[in-house]
Amino acid sequence: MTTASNGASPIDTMSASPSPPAVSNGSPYDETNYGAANGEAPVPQTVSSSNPKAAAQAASDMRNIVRRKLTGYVGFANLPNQWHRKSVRKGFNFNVMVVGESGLGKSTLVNTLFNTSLYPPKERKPPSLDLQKTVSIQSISADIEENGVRLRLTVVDTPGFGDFINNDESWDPIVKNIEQRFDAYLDAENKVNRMNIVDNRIHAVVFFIQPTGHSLKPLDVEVMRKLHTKVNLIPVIAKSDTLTDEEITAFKHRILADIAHHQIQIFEGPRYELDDDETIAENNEIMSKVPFAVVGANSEVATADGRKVRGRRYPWGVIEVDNEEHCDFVKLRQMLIRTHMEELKENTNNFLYENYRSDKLAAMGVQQDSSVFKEVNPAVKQEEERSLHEAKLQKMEMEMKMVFQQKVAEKESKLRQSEEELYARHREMKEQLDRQRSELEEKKTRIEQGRPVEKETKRKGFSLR
Ligand SMILES: Nc1nc2c(ncn2[C@@H]2O[C@H](COP(=O)(O)OP(=O)(O)OP(=O)(O)O)[C@@H](O)[C@H]2O)c(=O)[nH]1
Ligand SMILES: [Mg+2]
Repeated sequence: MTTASNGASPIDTMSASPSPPAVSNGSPYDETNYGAANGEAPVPQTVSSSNPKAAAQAASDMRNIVRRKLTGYVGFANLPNQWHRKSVRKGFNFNVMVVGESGLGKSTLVNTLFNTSLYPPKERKPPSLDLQKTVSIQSISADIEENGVRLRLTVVDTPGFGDFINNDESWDPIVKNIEQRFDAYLDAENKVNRMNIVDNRIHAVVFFIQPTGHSLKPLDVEVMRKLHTKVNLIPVIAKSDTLTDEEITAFKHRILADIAHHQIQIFEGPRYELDDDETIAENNEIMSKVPFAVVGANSEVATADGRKVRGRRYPWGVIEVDNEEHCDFVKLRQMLIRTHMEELKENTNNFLYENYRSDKLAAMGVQQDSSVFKEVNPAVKQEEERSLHEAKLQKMEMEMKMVFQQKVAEKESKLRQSEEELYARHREMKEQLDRQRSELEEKKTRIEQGRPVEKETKRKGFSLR
């Protein structure tokens, strides 16, 4: 594939591949030159219909889409660049929440994660001092800029739960906070002006699991089950410096088995066919570390070889936060910021928020006539119509058969009746003839015997005259 440069020289072939496009300084339409590759004459596909719905359906039908190679530069390969420019101008925002039992290092990790103290100066503590217990839900935003790309990062720190004798409902404020953010977004969406909606929805929840080495606690299971339909859950093993490598591996398996057993949905990075091998390998590598074994530290310590690193010092050495051999902190940060941020946002918007929104609207009595928005599959529709038509034909055939049979039966009975009548008449006439014959015979005998016929006749008639 030849890449376009300055949009001036003619280009041999160009395919709409997902590889990053070359930037063109000229107008993307300068070199427009449609043509068929490999000498094949392109078959023009025109989708026209008086019914716009049918036209849209036909247009989206893959059979109507012709794959063509272009012999010239059209410019749509530049679309990702347009998107890039627009996104950089708009900036990005990302909201992450940390949830977990008390004292697991949530606040510490928040600071470690973004390599900056997100807390306002008045709350900033000297590095040697530990952070204080979080007592209320705190939302801290920071505008971070890297290579000209702006990111508004909001971290929502929650008070740890599990401190009380009765921990029922201790997660309630967290769930409420997440729902309130959805509600605020829904309200904003329903306003007349939707131009400047601020997305404060939680895009990811980093869920801290105590490094017990055993299994998930019932309280953790309960909280995760409350959250998994509303947020992207990313489980992490807190303070993993307290476990050995073998313990971490076994604990990870245990946690994943528990999560599967309790049917908790945790965030799983999607796999795209078009991703290049390197991206797929990187994503697989990151996802294979779930639940991430993390270590948080805000202070720098000196290693044995004299380097200054973020980490925690132990009598036997230093655990480095940013060393992938020591913990999964780097992988967690990569996933949140570098590789899956857009996925997390998209999943939040397209599934989690969408479900919440439709449930909420349904509960408010807003209804939708499903038949109006029902997707109609033309093949199924055609099949339905065909079977309806067949049933109609069958019914008509049955009716005709019945009418025919009825008429035949009527005709048969009529014929039978007239046949009987004929027989009767025949019998009668025969009897009459027989009678006449016998009378004639009698007359004949009388005449032969010389007896008068009249007399006999008179006598026979019993006449009283
Ligand atoms: N060993 C170890 N200790 C840690 C780690 N992260 C934090 N700590 C320590 O754990 C203690 C609690 O840390 P926080 O960050 O306040 O914990 P939290 O989860 O925010 O606690 P709450 O706000 O009470 O829920 C502090 O003394 C931290 O120094 C870690 O990765 N390993
Ligand atoms: Mg805290």
